[in-house]
Amino acid sequence: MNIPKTSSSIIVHYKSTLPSHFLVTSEQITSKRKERNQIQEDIMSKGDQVEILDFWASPFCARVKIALEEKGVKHVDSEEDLFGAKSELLLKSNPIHQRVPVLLHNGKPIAESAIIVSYIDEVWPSKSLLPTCAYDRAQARFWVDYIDKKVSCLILTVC
Ligand SMILES: N[C@@H](CCC(=O)N[C@@H](CS)C(=O)NCC(=O)O)C(=O)O
Repeated sequence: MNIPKTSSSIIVHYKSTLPSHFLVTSEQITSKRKERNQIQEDIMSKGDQVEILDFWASPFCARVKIALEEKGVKHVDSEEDLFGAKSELLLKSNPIHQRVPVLLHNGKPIAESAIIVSYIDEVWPSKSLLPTCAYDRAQARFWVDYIDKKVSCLILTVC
């Protein structure tokens, strides 16, 4: 194998091994930064306090955390002890199911991960989580429903 010697030839060599969609231009980076700054400004202007009542192994909590990360929403994760005593805050915030995740938005609780994700998408609308095409949105919702109905049965036996 032809091993490049200088740092610039190493970069050129490395780039040539990558698929083209891995390579981003400086314009794309600038545009992504602008998009990210806009999201941050949206959040700052609202002065939101966002907290998740979380459990590290829960895929339902992961669903909510991924949505917040995608939107660039800063949040506090409060870990619940599901195998010990649930916090008073969890029992008060989700009195019906007493399960995580719960999203507390400026102190107001929202339960059920799929409902929370829809809420996040409505409150922080930039960078929509769902496709623009109605048919594609229906497909995405099908898989959300599938995970809720099929996968959750397996998970509930674990956590
Ligand atoms: N359908 C709910 C499921 C939430 C759920 O099952 N959470 C589990 C953690 S994976 C839980 O809180 N278990 C504790 C319990 O049931 O007491 C959602 O999507 O948020």
